[in-house]
Amino acid sequence: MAKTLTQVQIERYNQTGCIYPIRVLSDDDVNEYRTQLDGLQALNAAGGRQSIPHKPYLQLTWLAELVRNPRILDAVEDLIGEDILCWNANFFIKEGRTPAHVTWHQDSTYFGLSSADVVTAWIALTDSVEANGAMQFIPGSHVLDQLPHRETFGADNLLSRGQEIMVDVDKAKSDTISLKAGEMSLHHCRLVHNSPPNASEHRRVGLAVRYIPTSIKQTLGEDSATLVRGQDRYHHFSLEPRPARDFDPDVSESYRKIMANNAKALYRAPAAGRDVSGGER
Ligand SMILES: O=C(O)CCC(=O)C(=O)O
Repeated sequence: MAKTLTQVQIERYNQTGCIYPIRVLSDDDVNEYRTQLDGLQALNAAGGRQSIPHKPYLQLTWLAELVRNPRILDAVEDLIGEDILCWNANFFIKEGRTPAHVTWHQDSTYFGLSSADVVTAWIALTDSVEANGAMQFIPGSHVLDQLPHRETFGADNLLSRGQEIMVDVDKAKSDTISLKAGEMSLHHCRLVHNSPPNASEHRRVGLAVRYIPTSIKQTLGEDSATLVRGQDRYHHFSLEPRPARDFDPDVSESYRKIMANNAKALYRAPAAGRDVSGGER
């Protein structure tokens, strides 16, 4: 029996590869998380560092809490079962009137995972609508196999390699995922999706969290993940520690190892000079 999604939502996910909107955060939660994010970005700017740490929920307690949010996990459980790993999470931030965008792609392109049973919870920390560059997707495209992608490394592309599907996408068939701050969408890792630049005055911020069932394997080498619900009976991934405080020195050594393995698996052949610290996106 489903925990939170209705049968109609589950069927829609199976048919289209994406469901939304699902309310998961209160307005107070959103304000709190946005304040935390602003603080982190101010800290980065002061230190001359541009990027948010990779797998940021291993470094920041508020994100360790967010990826374990029971409302998110209840919905994810309804799609992939009760034993759930959080494999990764990345912010997708588009400031107002900036060219940042995401080309048409399938998330699975560089994941190296043994199955496409991967759900992304895209959690809106601001409204995300057509005007500020919300995600768009092709309903039903998740049933396609892995499609060929080219690497564009476009400067304004938020994807790590600027990966882009090499076949024509029929944009006339696309839908826009409109979300209010505090709502999420859930999408399948084979779903063909993109997001255009933010032409509005208003910032658009989302956190994309990748959840997998414990039965999945990483085919590209050693990898790690965080057990966020249930039990791990398979031990395919090293389990990651939860930080007790932000940038917890007690987990810094394990964090360094996790990052090294992750980079080996995910960036087998990064373009020379390319900073890929932003994640597997
Ligand atoms: O947030 C965006 O604009 C794109 C996000 C995305 O491609 C993803 O979550 O897989």
